[in-house]
Amino acid sequence: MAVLTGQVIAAFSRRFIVATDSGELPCQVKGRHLRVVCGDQVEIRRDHDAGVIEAVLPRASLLYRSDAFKTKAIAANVTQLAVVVAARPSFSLEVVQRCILAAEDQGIASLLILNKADLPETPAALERLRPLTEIGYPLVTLSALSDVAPLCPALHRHTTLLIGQSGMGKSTLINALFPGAGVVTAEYSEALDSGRHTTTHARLHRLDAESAVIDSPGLQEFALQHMDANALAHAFIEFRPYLGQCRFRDCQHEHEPGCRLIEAATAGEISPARLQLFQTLRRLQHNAAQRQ
Ligand SMILES: Nc1nc2c(ncn2[C@@H]2O[C@H](COP(=O)(O)OP(=O)(O)OP(=O)(O)O)[C@@H](O)[C@H]2O)c(=O)[nH]1
Ligand SMILES: [Mg+2]
Ligand SMILES: [Zn+2]
Repeated sequence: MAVLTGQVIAAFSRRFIVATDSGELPCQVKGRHLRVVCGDQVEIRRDHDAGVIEAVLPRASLLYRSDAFKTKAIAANVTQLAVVVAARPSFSLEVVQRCILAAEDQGIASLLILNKADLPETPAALERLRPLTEIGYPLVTLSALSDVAPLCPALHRHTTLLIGQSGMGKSTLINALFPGAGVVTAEYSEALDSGRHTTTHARLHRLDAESAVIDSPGLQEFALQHMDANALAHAFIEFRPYLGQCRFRDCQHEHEPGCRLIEAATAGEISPARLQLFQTLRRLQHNAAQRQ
């Protein structure tokens, strides 16, 4: 039995696929307590054409998704988040922002992909993303069905996680980037204005030695209960220059006199809608913490 290292490219509940120098290997995990996520670098003991994961190497990052009930890790060692949106089905700007906040909390940079540029409603979707592009988030507009080239430079030397609501075209992007990947995609439901939750597991696709792209299941919700008020405030990148400058050290940025964030929002230096989002998320987090 040989010990070797590899990267988990797919994680099902107790089964894993690990890419090693000598090919892909189906693996199980040793014991009940080792938590293994797509993207993890692992040590495996190989026995013929299967393996057992014995250790997870230290992670550079770990991204979570949570709803009101549970928190689940999506992927490890991601270096860039790409939030995929499209004009149809419609997307929630708040969900987009929540994803980006979770990534900022892990020190991961984010990128916006506006897919389905062939749709006539695309300029309106672009306008909706303005609060995010204005504060510096890069945006790539493209149509995965016709040309994925505009995205390629942004993927170089990154492990990019594609995230977003169902039906935005994440798997279609994967198929365009990796001809032969054969990932299943599905038409969204016009009646429900929503995708069909076609992808059920995260899957890593290697672009080259330094770059990879991970497809993930469509999100409905993205709760941030795992981030406290301070972490939340720092995750709003445009707030950072103002933090620590309020009159009161324990300022909650709600109604306090001398709050620099409220002043900045009033002066139009930061977006009032973003401050409002912060206040909403802070209250949600506060209430969740009180229930525990
Ligand atoms: N018009 C148009 N349709 C697209 C484009 N890209 C994807 N689609 C369509 O959008 C639908 C949803 O695509 P998927 O790739 O399955 O979406 P997904 O984001 O992976 O969805 P989940 O796996 O459910 O999260 C499919 O019918 C695609 O053909 C595009 O550039 N233009
Ligand atoms: Mg999909
Ligand atoms: Zn304040």
